[in-house]
Amino acid sequence: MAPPATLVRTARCLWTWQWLQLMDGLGPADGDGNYRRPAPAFAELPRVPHDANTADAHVLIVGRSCPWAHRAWLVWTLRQLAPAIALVVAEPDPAAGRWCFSEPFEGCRTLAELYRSSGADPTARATVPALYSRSQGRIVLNESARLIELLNRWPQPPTAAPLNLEPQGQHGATQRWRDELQHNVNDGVYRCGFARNQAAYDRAEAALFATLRRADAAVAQKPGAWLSGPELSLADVVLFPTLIRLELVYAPLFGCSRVPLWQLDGLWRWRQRFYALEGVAASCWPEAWQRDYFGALFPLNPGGIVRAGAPLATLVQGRPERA
Ligand SMILES: N[C@@H](CCC(=O)N[C@@H](CS)C(=O)NCC(=O)O)C(=O)O
Repeated sequence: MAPPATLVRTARCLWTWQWLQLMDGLGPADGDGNYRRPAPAFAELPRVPHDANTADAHVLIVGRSCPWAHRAWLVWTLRQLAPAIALVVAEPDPAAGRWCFSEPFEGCRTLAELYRSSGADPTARATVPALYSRSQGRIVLNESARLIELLNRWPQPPTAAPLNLEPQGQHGATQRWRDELQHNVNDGVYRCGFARNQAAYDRAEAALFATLRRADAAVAQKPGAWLSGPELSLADVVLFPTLIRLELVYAPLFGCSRVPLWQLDGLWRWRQRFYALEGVAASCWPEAWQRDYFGALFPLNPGGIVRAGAPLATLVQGRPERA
């Protein structure tokens, strides 16, 4: 027998109320229901330190599923900074909603402990990515937009192939793309997924696909070109972590599925080319993305069921030409 309508109505009211409480824990929203990313604890861009070339003096702390960490991981990879900066991959603890170290790091078991020992406000969120300085004994930067700039200025080891991701002559275009992508795409997918009401979702979703269409047109214009011009730049670096997660997590979980990426041929090919760059594939962890997003974002997926997705290999290979 179907439950009485009043019971259904009451249950829906209670569930909605509870959902809003849980969403507050996941991410704050403004008065219109738009998701608002919390301010980072160590946001100021430091100078390149005097011990930048000392092996292991600095540690880049990342998490496999985090797109903000992924952009820093990509600059570290592409500029071949491993001899100068060590990489530590933190593991998620979805039950407690925190990042942990599989081996104690500087005496800390959790990232939150490292934040506290670095002098962060006790209410600050302990997020990845974070750059830790062993000589200063603290986290020196945890804002990915600044971190990729710092890593791009970091002196490359003598063995590395020289690479500047802020190429002369593309500076204006790179910056314009970065600003637009940060709001409409990188944060945009979260603004879709974490929207508190229909209007907030509609705004975020429209802006997301408008920018993706513009990016598609930009890379489709000249074959082999990158987003802000002929050379690879930080604009490409920030677009990739969001686009590579699109089909596997953002479309099914955050509602970002209006246009499948294969319909944006320029971006489809651009993603293939970026994925093929040396070291990029090793920074991609599709199983971890799916497990962490579907498992950790309880208010969006209370059953914790991980949705099946296309194997990553099928998303980064060329489409067969139609006969
Ligand atoms: N402002 C940060 C945001 C990074 C961020 O939100 N990281 C998430 C993972 S994708 C995190 O560590 N969240 C843990 C928490 O909020 O407690 C950046 O861009 O670097």
